[in-house]
Amino acid sequence: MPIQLTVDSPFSDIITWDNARFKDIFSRVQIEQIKDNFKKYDQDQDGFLNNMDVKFMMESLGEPKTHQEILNIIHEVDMDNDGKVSFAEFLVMLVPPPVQGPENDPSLLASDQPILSRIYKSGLASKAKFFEQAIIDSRDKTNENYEAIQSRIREKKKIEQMKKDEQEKERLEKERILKEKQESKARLAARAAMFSQ
Ligand SMILES: [Ca+2]
Ligand SMILES: [Ca+2]
Repeated sequence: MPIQLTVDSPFSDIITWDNARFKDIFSRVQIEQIKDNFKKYDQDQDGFLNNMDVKFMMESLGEPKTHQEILNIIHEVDMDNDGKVSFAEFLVMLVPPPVQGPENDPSLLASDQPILSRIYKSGLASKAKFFEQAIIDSRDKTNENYEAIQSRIREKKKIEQMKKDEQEKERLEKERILKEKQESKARLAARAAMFSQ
């Protein structure tokens, strides 16, 4: 029998419910934080987030949305098509989107990403610390991407540093040659002065 996930489901149920998606993404502490958030936004306390609850949630996150946008947000995760966000669907909402390139191409945000990823990028990420932590903690594909990007950034920095070192070496060498020239000029001038006396 499939697990009916509610906001009061234990951690083990949540992990079992969708192993592929949640295994290693959220820690027990993060799940507790997510539950607290869900309960906070579930203003009528019926265990689901309806239009008004999602509206309240987006406003609380400093990302007010129009009625149509709210409907779109709900539609995107509403797996059972009941027009409300269950706790299970809320968790789906919170799964971090795949990490983009280091520069986070803004054109991708506008068109190619699903609406919730965009919300994730714009509002929820900055407000809910557990999102960021979820990305760092996860040891799944997302994290592999994250690691790959981090390693590319490190590599780039290393090359930049090597270039800088090279330029500094060249600069010092030029300085040394210039100084040598000036010194030999000074020596010649001193000798010339001696002879002219
Ligand atoms: Ca509700
Ligand atoms: Ca639903």
